Amino acid sequence: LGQRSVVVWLYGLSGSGKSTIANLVERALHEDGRMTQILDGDNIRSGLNQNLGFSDEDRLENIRRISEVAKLLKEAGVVTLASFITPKKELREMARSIVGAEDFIEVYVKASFEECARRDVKGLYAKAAQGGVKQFTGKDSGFEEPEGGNVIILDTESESAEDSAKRLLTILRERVQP
Ligand code: GGZ
Repeated sequence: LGQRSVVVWLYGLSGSGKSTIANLVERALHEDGRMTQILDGDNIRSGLNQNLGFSDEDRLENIRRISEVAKLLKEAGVVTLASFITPKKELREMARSIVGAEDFIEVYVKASFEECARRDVKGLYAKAAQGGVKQFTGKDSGFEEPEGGNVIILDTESESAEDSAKRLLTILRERVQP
């Protein structure tokens, strides 16, 4: 029988630190001998979802497809780290119900719009400020913060990505220990 696995759903604004944390967690899980797969904009929006943009409708279809893929990977025993803005509660709930609530770990990577704009790793915030990015999350497209519930919060303004990753790993290792 395969190993027990989970889908870790990291969400938050562009530049909040989702990918950095996913990469750190992945590296540590590899050292544990686990198979992992990161799903993010780089490998999903460029391929499977290349026909989708950033309207509410397209974001929903984006998250729906990703959730189905994540579910399949999880069923194959792969620890799946999904890293998407997932800006609405409705989207997080859909992902949870497609994956299966018992194997879904919701993680809010928290950083304010102002802080993400300050970091502006990819120059997107500057571009958005000049009107060069349509429906930009936090500017002209909304982001709903979680309200309590079953969610792990990693605040990347008050803690380093390394510390966030360590905290998440501790929780994950309890969940996926064979
Ligand atoms: C938000 C956008 C947009 C708009 C392009 N709004 O930091 P990045 O650059 O590399 O990751 C962001 C990514 C967001 O895609 P998601 O699939 O995670 O979004 S969602 O969950 O809402 O479907 C960002 C880039 O795409 N990007 N245009 N308008 N982010």
